Amino acid sequence: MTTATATLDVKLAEEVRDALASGRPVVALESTIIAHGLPYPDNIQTAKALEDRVRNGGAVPATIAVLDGIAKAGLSTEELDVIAQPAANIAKLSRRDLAFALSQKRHGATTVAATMIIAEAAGIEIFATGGIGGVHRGAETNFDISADLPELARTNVAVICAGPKAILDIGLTMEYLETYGVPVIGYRCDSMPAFYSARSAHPIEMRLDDAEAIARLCWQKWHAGLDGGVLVANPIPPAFDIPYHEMAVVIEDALAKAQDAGISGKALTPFLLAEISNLTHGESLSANKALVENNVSLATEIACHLAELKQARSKP
Ligand code: PSU
Ligand code: MN
Repeated sequence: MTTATATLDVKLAEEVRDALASGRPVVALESTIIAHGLPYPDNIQTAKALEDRVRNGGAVPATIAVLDGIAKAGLSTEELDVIAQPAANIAKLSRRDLAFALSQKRHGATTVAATMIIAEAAGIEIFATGGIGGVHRGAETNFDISADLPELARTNVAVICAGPKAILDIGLTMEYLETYGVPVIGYRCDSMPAFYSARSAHPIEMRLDDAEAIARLCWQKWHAGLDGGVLVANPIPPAFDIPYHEMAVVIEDALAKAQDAGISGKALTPFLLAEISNLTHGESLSANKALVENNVSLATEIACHLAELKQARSKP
């Protein structure tokens, strides 16, 4: 039975607990990108580099995952290794999968949706990822819409990303976000970035050029009782940008392969990312790592400003 007081218990790492208790900034990081988005050993190297980046920016990292049926925010090195092992067969957990993993005491990596749920329960408001899930191409017949979107509509966490993954229908993804009232903020950009590509043909109307302004928007939204997430779109750094028309061919190829192989459901996104990495001889993999790092830096800045803002407001 769901009651108004129902809560998801989250086991916090000590440094995360201390930071939250004293109002210091914390940045949530997801684990599906580690288990399913990047190959071994790039995944574990990246996971550790992301945590270092948060620390160097003056915040505390909280990588989120489910281990032995326990939702955790802040993982030890050993726990990160469990998630990253190539043969570990770690489940990909979105909202619908959480109850199963918790009750069956399983391990699982959390998607954007599940990471948002656990972050909110832990009291973490800022979360960095690579690209969010969205409306898949052909959704009008295959119904494939990532659970990341309804989560952004309901859960009070800001997600810093490099746009929807390029394999998606970006226009339809933006329509969904508009319908469900999710502010989409372009950080120093006027069009929705497309993951590997810094720009797309889809304009963003809300542009903010500094992290402090983004923190203020988040604070204002939640203070005003406007529930739900905020999506911050941060374009891939210029040195790694692969223009959209170049990626289009590769993506079409990968999509055709997936169709031939009958891949659907939650296996589709990891399959496409791996296929695109093969087809670009690793160029997309370097781009993927670079864009996540870039998002983590921005998320850290936003988290620091939000913490300052809240401290200032709480003074009598
Ligand atoms: N960003 C990346 N790589 C990833 C993902 C995001 O750079 O692998 C993951 C996220 O966890 C996101 C998930 O929530 O892909 C979306 O999966 P699906 O399309 O099945 O909802
Ligand atoms: Mn899907």
